[in-house]
Amino acid sequence: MTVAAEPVDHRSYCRFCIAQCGIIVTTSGDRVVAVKGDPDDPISGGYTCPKGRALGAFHHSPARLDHPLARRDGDLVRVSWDELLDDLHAQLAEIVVESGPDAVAMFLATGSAYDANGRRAGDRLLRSLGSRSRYTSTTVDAPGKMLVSELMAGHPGLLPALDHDNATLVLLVGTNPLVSHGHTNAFPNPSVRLRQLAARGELWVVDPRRTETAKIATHHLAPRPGTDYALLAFLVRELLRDGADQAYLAEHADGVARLAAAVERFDLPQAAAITGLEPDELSRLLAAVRHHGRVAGQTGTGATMSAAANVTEWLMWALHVVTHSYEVPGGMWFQPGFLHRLHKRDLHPSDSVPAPGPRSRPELACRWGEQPCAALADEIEAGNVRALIVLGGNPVTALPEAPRLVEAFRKLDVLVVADVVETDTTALATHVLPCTGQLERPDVPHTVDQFMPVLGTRYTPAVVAAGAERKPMWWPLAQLGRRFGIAVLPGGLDPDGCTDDDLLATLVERSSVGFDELRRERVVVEQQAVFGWVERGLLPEGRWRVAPEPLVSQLKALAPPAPLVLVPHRQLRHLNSQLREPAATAGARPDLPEILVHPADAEAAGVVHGQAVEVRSGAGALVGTLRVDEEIRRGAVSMPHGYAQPNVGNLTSGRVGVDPLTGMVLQSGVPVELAPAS
Ligand SMILES: Nc1nc2c(c(=O)[nH]1)N[C@H]1C(S)=C(S)[C@@H](COP(=O)(O)OP(=O)(O)OC[C@H]3O[C@@H](n4cnc5c(=O)[nH]c(N)nc54)[C@H](O)[C@@H]3O)O[C@H]1N2
Ligand SMILES: Nc1nc2c(c(=O)[nH]1)N[C@H]1C(S)=C(S)[C@@H](COP(=O)(O)OP(=O)(O)OC[C@H]3O[C@@H](n4cnc5c(=O)[nH]c(N)nc54)[C@H](O)[C@@H]3O)O[C@H]1N2
Ligand code: SF4
Ligand SMILES: [Mo]
Repeated sequence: MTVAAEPVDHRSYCRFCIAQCGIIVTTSGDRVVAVKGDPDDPISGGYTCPKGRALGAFHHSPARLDHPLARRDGDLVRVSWDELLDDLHAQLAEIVVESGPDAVAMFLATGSAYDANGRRAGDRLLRSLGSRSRYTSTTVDAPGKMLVSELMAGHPGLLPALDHDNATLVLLVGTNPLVSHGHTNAFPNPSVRLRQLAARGELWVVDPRRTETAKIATHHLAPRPGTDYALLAFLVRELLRDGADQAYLAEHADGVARLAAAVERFDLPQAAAITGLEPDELSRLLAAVRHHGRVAGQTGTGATMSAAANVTEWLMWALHVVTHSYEVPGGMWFQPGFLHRLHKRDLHPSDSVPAPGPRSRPELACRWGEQPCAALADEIEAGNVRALIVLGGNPVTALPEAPRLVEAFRKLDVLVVADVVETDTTALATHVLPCTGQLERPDVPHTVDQFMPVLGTRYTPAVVAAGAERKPMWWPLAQLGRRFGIAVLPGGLDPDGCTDDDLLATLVERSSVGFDELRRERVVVEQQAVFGWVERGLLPEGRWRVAPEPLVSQLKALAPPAPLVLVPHRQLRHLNSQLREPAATAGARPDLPEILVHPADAEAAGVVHGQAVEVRSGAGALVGTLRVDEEIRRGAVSMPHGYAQPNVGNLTSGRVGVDPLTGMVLQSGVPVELAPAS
């Protein structure tokens, strides 16, 4: 008879999403037996969602990667780490000699964003190899946010954050934090936070679907997808006439007359016609802004993935500037990041001139040291990219034109995937690196610290020992670097001698706590919000540029949306492609990849609830199950992403609808047709 080990509780934090909830992980021996919210956590207050609670099941998933794998005669077979790294080095070195360093590309995505050491090692390896072929999930998520930040404030890294403690008028456009836990603004414990905001004043949700968040909001507006810009332009137009803080604008804004001219055509009838909203609804929102005087507004992927992404973000910023809502209590503050400490740095204004596009797609813009994901398949097909290193990503279900991308991946000489479980992408890999998962490694939020709802940080130790032959992601990257004669680790640290903590300590150096103190405290909240550093320290002469020319031009050129368009939505139990299978969640009921359509649109297409339907776009088609839903507006076909079947990447395109300023793939507002599946 075996005696079960005594259960032990460990304090940690969840690294599936930006909420980064404080958790208590209970282990018994090397088994994780329970994960629950940490009631003493000052940020998440004991909250967890089903994904966090599935962490133990995910850790013990039958799909976990245990051993290094390499493809031999068509099959992935177990090899030693040394064999894998030697082989990989030989192949990559040959590619670099034959085709230059840009032929080695890297895709850094969600799984790497929460692995502070691994992410940094990836970036340093690629840079030291001299490759410019860096792809991240930014160009399929929200590059418009960086663009607008740069064009209006002279720095791409500003992230406006809600003042949770004081805001009385909150405006959420195309984001559903009750399910997603926020887009660039984390909402840990979202139902408590949102209810508090609603109780303090007004919470308006702008979304073509009556979402979970809309249901607890004080007001919901359901515009035609892709038309949020017209609603915001209307508000800015009317406020400039009555309600704007004119004294503030005179001192702190350049281009006010150009902004007024740009939004001039968006009067009430015009805004109502474009958005499909009732004039009354628009007038009530305008009255609310005038009444509160200040607004705290946030966009999400419903807006940032649309054709009007940049313009919508710009007008959201303009709304804040016009009402003097940036950097004041009750409005928005700029989250500098506890570890990044933008507010303490000597930042230099940048000019937003894009680098030339990738060789196969010179018309695309490349900004902020990365290539647009829209061009990845082209670059592989053209032979410009021959090796791809995927760090914590599943591009097969994340990027456009999935069938074409899969074919392109098959043509690669080398496809390295560093992951924790088998995925649609490891299935195509030539080399698989089994990495330590979140319970097996210490960490701090580094890449994601600007998304936190407070100026603060966290630390977690490893909760369980690394199983099987798994290694921290930084390790194989550093060993590969060593074979190239490159120091991937900072400060001369030796990949054979150093620990995860040695590396994390170097990331904490710049912050206001010592690493030992952070390790003791686990959570540090330095301030709830910091006000004033952007206006005082960063803006040229303290002035916002409220009418950047490229955005004014984009606004002029916007066309009305097609009658029926694909829009995204996220589901609570899975994150992108993660946790979508029952195996990953110990058999718990998984989300279903249903296609949500309004009854009238279903009737017009001759399809009924529960039926297999075909959705077709200019890029391709898919078949899925229809859910007829009263709560979605007519004209929107809403589908989650992250599934291999149906893969919404069949409908999106790397060529048509790509944003000329950022290379962003059109994923919200793709014209589609609906029919019974044959
Ligand atoms: N449970 C869960 N959480 C997640 C994720 C996940 O997959 N699952 N993914 C994570 C990631 S990578 C991200 S980037 C964030 C995203 O976080 P969010 O941006 O909050 O994502 P969603 O919950 O999909 O909310 C987008 C909303 O936009 C609406 N929408 C669609 N088109 C339009 C439009 O044209 N206008 C307006 N106004 N609304 C529109 C949709 O109906 C949907 O309700 O979530 C993160 N959190
Ligand atoms: N049509 C359409 N396409 C979309 C979207 C959409 O709404 N509609 N959303 C877009 C958005 S916002 C995003 S961010 C992208 C997401 O694109 P990806 O980031 O590629 O998507 P994920 O499925 O989250 O992939 C994360 C991978 O990391 C792995 N992982 C998890 N934990 C770890 C770890 O500790 N270490 C390592 N090494 N790996 C780990 C997971 O197993 C998974 O394979 O998709 C985009 N694509
Ligand atoms: S909201 Fe859920 S997935 Fe996100 S950090 Fe919290 S427990 Fe993890
Ligand atoms: Mo994302």
